[in-house]
Formats: sequence, structure tokens, C-alpha cells
Amino acid sequence: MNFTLTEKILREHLVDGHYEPRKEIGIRIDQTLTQDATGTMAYLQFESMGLSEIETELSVSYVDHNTVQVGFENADDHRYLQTIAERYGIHFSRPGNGICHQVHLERFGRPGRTLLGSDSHTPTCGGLGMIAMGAGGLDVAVAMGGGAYFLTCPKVIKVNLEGRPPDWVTAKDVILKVLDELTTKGNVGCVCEYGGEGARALSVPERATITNMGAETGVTTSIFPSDEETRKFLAAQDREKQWVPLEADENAEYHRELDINLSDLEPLMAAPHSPGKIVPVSDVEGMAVDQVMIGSCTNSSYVDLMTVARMLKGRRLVPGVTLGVAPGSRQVLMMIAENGGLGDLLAFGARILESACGFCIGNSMSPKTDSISIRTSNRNFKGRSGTQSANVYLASPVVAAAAALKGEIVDPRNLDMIFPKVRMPEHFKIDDSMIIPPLPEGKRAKVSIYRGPNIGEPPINDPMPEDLRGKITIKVEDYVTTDHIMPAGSRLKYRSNVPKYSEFVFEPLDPEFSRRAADQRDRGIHNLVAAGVSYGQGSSREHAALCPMYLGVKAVMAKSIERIHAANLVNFGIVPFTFVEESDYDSLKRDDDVEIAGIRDAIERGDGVVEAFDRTAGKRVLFKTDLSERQRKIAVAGGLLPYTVRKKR
Ligand code: MIC
Ligand code: SF4
Repeated sequence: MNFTLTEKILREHLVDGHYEPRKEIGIRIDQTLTQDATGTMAYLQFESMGLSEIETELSVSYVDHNTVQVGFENADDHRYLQTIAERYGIHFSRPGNGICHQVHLERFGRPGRTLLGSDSHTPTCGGLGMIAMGAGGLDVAVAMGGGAYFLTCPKVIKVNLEGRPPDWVTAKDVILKVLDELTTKGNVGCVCEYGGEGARALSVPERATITNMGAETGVTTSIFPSDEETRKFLAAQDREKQWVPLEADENAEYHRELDINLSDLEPLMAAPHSPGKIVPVSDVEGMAVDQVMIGSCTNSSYVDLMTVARMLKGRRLVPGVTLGVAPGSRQVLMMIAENGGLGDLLAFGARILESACGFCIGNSMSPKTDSISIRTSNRNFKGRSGTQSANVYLASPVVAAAAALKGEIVDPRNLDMIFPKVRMPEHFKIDDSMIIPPLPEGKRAKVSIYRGPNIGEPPINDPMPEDLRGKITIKVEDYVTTDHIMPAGSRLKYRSNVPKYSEFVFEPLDPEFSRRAADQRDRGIHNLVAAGVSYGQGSSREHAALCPMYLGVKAVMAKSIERIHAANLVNFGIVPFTFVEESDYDSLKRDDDVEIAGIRDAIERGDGVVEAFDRTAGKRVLFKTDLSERQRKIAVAGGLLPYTVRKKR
């Protein structure tokens, strides 16, 4: 047989179903990761399901998102997570140890294994030749308890990388080029598999930049072969024994092939307000910048930061610009501290931030009104930086450093400077003292779990009603992201408190939504959301389904819905409908009364097409539900939690 690398690993992990195009399969998950902003809810749900043991080879709980700790909430969550880890045999990466994806790549990711993480950038570890996927916290909780993870057999896109990138062109430009080709829509259910001589020449951290930001195309994951470079990286992390060679069969067939010649690439940027709005840096040269932020799980490796340090060494920051640098992990920070890179950054005028998500999630370093901010992160959705009027451009560390040097956007090829070629070290500094290993089994039961006042019980939904009688409570446009549905930034600290966090559902689009929805819910009216294409892009945050569920949302009616978000909707008992005729989107108006008689039966039967009646417009509208049998049962039960809990009884 001629298998793609993706198919090989998935087949090896198959525990449910048959590997056939477009069919749902269940796979065994070897490793899980959670981060604090999604993890608290994931573990609360783990507890609610009555799961008592971790059944994975390895599960790690990271604290990297909510580390600002204004008020007691974050610290309470951290303590809850630490005691949960002790109780259930989970590794605990303490705050300060780094961003989950960077640390997982350094210390835990293994070629050929499967990883499920409650964060959409979990595919970062695809750079090590593993199938690494993002999912909602509830799916991760189930996987931790030994349950299968369900996905549709993916369509595999082969990305052939040929040639070598010229000086000043980096891995970030490769993924920006891929985004330019694939765009941010239409890739649901696909996996990008990289290969070719150009791919072989990239180091693992460079590959990880590419697989990380592959998330922005909407693919399920991205993967590189496990080869000599993978062995080198694992050896440099003292983990050579975990290396296995892995690649696709020579005659494997792909859904689509994309050829990129790295020698032809130039420095690129993603312009406001989408990671898919790609422009050559040379097109925007000369634009004054206010802020430069270097870090995030996309570009905060040792090589990234040392390259920046070399560029800035001996120079001074211009007065009109702020520069922030957040090393991706404590390993990176300690190494640049020891070799003088950190001193060079400080001398230049950089503000050194904690090894955490920080600015990327908008909970610190928000730029000024109407500013231009150049960032090395992966998302520039409007308002994500914490400043609604800011214009965020995404770029490589060298483009960002060039902007910090000049106070304006410059194509780094035009700098009067030799490209500082920094190589990946042969040995990284290994110090895992900020990762607390699991307690011995005999000691776990005695651990008492800390629950501060910020930790609430996860709400459990009612089963789906027989008939749906609702109102279009909000109608939104195309490309609504989870940042629009459930804002993070200053609202992040309420992640463990669903009633409070629910007050901010759709806040950036319609601050009155939450009040209106709660009021309708209390009057027995079902809330409905009408949406355009790619609804739920971006993060894996299940709160974008959980909080609407709490407000009584029963269905989302969209032109298309992104993979992780659609799965999260089902997991919380909200039906993800898509229009049979997209033009019907235009006829639905806010506040229309919409009925779906016999919705429960229709979902149970799985006819695929459901008829709704818009009473206000006096019009019938047809919707599709592309749910597997398992998902239909979950939706009817009101979500995965009631489904699992009732099944157990
Ligand atoms: C993000 O980058 O948007 C986040 C914050 O990491 C999210 C997770 C979350 O919302 O907690 C993600 O990417 O899944
Ligand atoms: Fe953290 Fe940003 Fe990466 Fe999300 S994208 S995990 S917020 S660094």
C-alpha cells in the first residue's frame, strides 16, 4: 500500500470505524496537553464525567495564558490545576516555564505519536512528525480518560518545498506563503503534509513555526516527516532515544499538491485584520510603527531570539517605538541569558516579558489607539491585541527587529547589515525543575483538590427540545472568530466562572447580546445565531460554545463552520446547521421568529436536511447537518457531558 504519513499514523491509532475518505474514525490518543485558560474547564469536566484515571502515555497541564494575576482568579486556577495534576498523575508545567507548544516541542513531543491539546496551536508538534491536533477541552478530557478522539478521515494536501530560502527569508515567510495559497477558508478536514528537499533542510523549530501557524488555514493539522533533522533536535534535547524515522510512502496519493520554491520567496506580512491577508513587506515599506512584539508560540525559539539579539546588538531603540520580547520557554530565556543575547536585547531597549502568551492573547502590552503594531504571533483579528483600533501586522522576527531598528516597516534585505545566521544549538540547556512530575500512584488519592471561589461547576445542558421555537438573537457576517464570540484579553480571568464569562458573549459585535439572550432564555424562547462563512475561526476555546449554551442558544445557522468550533457546538448540545442555499442567509433577519418542528426527531433520524420556518418572513429555509451517528446522539442528549454522565448511570 502507498500511504501518506498522516494515514500511516492514524491507521496505527485506529480504534473505531474504517479508514475511508469522509468517514468518521476514532483514534487512540497517546499524549494530551492543556493550558490554563481552557484547562480548568477541561479538568472540571473530567471530574464531572466521573473519570478517575489518566489513561494516556503522558498528559501535561501547562500554565501560560493567564499569568498576569490581577486579582485572585488566575492564582486560584493555577492552584486548582496543580492539585488536579497531583491527584490524577499529570505532569504540571508551572507558570514561568513557558508556552505550552514551545515546551511540549522541547520536552515531550515524539514522532509517530498522537497528541490532542485544548489549544488550536497544538499542531506545533507536527514539526516533530507527530499527529498533533487542537480540540475543545471536553474532547481532551475524554481522551485523557482513555476515550477515543473522533475525526473525519482527512484529505491530505502535500506541500512540496524545494530550494533554499534566501537570506532574510524565514520559516514565517514559508507559512505566510502557504496561507496566501490556501487562504483561511475551505480547508476544513484537510491535513498539510510537508516534504521535499527544502523541507528536509529546515530545523525542527523552523518546521514548528510552519505547523503552528498552519492552524490559521483551518486544516486539522500539519506534519513534517521524522528525519535526520528530527533526530538532531531530539538529541539536542537529550531525547535521541525517542527518535524514529517516518515518512510517507513514495507513491502515496494526495488530495492536492502545492509546490513552493523557497528560493523565490521574499519577506511577507499578514496585514490587518486577518492572517490570510498576505502582502510583501516591500509593499508597505516606510509605514511608521508604534510597537514591535516578538514572541508567542509561533516565533519565540532560541534561534528566533538570538537572530533578533544579533541584529539589535550595539544599537538603540528609536524613541517612538516600544519593543517587547517574550521568550517562548524558560529554556530559551535561560540560554539567551547565559550567552549574552538577553543583555544585548536589554541594552537595545527591549522590554523583557515573561515566557508566556501575554501580548498574543491581548492580556498585556495592548498598543495605543490607532497604532501600528508588528508582531511575530499568528493571529491579528481585530481587537485581539486588546486595542480595538490597533492595526496588527504579523511578520517574522527579522522583519519585526528591522521595524524596531528603523521605527518603520523595512524590508530587511534593504538593511545595511549582513544576515546573522544563527544555528540551532547542538545541546539545549535541560532543566525540567519547573515541570512537576506525577506523584507516585499510592500518594495520589490523598491529594485534596483546591477550589477557590473563581471555580464554578460546569453547567449541564438539558436534552434537545422536541420542537425548536426561537428567535435569531444575532446575525453576524463572514469570518466571525472565537475572539468575537468569546473575547479573551481582560475577560480571560473569568474562564472558570461560566455565568460571569457569559456576560461577554459576542461583546465586540453586540454588547447587548448576552442580556437579550438571557432574557429570552428565561422566557422559554430558544436563541439562534445566524452567521456567514468560516464561523468560529481561530481558537479552540470551548467557551465559545459553552457560554452560548448557558445563554440558551440551541442552533447556529451558518454558511460554513470551522472544524474545532463545530465539534465544540455539538459537545455542548448546540446544532451546527449550514444553509442548503447560501442565499437564504440574506433573508434571515435579527429577531425573526424561527421554528423547527420536530428538530429532535430529525436530528435523531439523521436525514441530513432539516426544514425551518421563518414565521416573520413567512419563508421556509433548509439546513444541512453533517453529523455522524455518534454526534447526533450527543446533540440530542444536550451535549457530551450529559451524554456521558447519563450513559454511565
Ligand atoms: C488563542 O491563541 O486564541 C488561544 C488563546 O491560545 C486559544 C485558546 C484559548 O482560547 O484559551 C487557542 O488558540 O485555542
Ligand atoms: Fe498562547 Fe498566542 Fe500561542 Fe495562543 S497563539 S497558545 S495565546 S502564544
